[in-house]
Amino acid sequence: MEQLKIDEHNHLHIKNHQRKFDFVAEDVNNLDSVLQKLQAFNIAIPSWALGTGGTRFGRFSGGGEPRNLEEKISDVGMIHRLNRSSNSISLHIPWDIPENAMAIKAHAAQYGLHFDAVNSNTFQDQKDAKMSYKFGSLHHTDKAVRDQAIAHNIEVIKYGVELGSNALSVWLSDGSNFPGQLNFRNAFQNTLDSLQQIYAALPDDWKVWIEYKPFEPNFYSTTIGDWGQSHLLASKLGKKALTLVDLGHHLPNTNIEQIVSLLLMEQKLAGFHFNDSKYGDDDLTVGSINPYQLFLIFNELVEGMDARGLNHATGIGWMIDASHNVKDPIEDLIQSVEAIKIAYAQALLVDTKALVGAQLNNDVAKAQEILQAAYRTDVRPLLAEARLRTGGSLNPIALYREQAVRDSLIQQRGAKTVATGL
Ligand code: PSV
Ligand code: MN
Ligand code: MN
Repeated sequence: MEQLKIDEHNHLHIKNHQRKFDFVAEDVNNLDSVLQKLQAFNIAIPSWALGTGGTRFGRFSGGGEPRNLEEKISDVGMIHRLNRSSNSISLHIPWDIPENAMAIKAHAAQYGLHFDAVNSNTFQDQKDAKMSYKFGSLHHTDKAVRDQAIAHNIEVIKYGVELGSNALSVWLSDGSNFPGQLNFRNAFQNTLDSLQQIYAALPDDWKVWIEYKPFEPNFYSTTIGDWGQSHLLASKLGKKALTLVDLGHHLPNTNIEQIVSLLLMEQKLAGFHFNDSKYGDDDLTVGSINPYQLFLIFNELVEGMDARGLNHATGIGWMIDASHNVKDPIEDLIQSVEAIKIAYAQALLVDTKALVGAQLNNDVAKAQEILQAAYRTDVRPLLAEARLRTGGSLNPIALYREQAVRDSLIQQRGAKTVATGL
């Protein structure tokens, strides 16, 4: 998307925007600081989210999907051009193999992109692999399987180093389907031993992010099933190991914001995989089901990070982890980034001083009023202004549609495409 098109589009809509912006801006005391924070805030895009997702029942291609890593990068480049808030991509190995890291880095740099955490994959058997992960990987009863999975993670770190990434993200599907199948303590101990070997291979300035998930693909137990188990591993491993919170990886009604607040306090919060869910790990568009929860999470983050003087933009990892089965993935990702920034902007509007006062006085109704006053503010014009100031589009999805970007991608790449890795 050329800058000229963005500017023309913005020019057409500027009056309308200004009116809406002035209306909301008038009531925002810390306007400059809010706008600066919104401008600096970026959310990583996972390489696996750019193709149409599927379920175990089927997959319906939307057409024009990226056929290789270069095309995935250029799709992220398109999103970033429009919203100026998606300046990095997270790779999943071996779904993406950056054989020529120099060339891939240069390609990404053309779009102003860098590489976020690299993800290992020990939940699928890889082509020509000697050992199978059918009964798990890092927790496996057989040392040879564990060694293969450890070696893979170390290889992923090497790819990441070449790309300029600085974190390894580990999600394990290890668990059991039936009572009696597994000795929990041995499984946990094996996982710890394996992670210790991976940890030892981390460069000095690297981190390992340990994701947890209560169920699926295993339905009786998961070896890293909740934040307690992840945190236990991370504390035993050391400073470079942290707990990653994927919003979809909780049982229904879990108080995720409380988990976030404590991990942040303990300096053990790696960051987020954002998505939304109604029933389980649904991987729906961020903010599509429970935007209030997202706001409450950001409220904890803003409060907790400010208290410790942490930089909101770079203090922790921000990434989307969603699957787009029925929507255009690019549009869906733009919606997700918008939802995250809306929650962030609303959290920045919370009258913290008044809230502290209400909490100290146990004035429950007042505390709720304060939070909801921020949550019920329509902050979309603030986001649009932040985009405008950084050269992005006032209305990314409208412009994307106006320019018929998907049609040209279909022309270039074909109507029946299968994005690599999915
Ligand atoms: C599987 O649940 C999953 O969605 C995890 O959240 C990982 O982060 C992602 O796949 C990629 O491995
Ligand atoms: Mn995830
Ligand atoms: Mn997941």
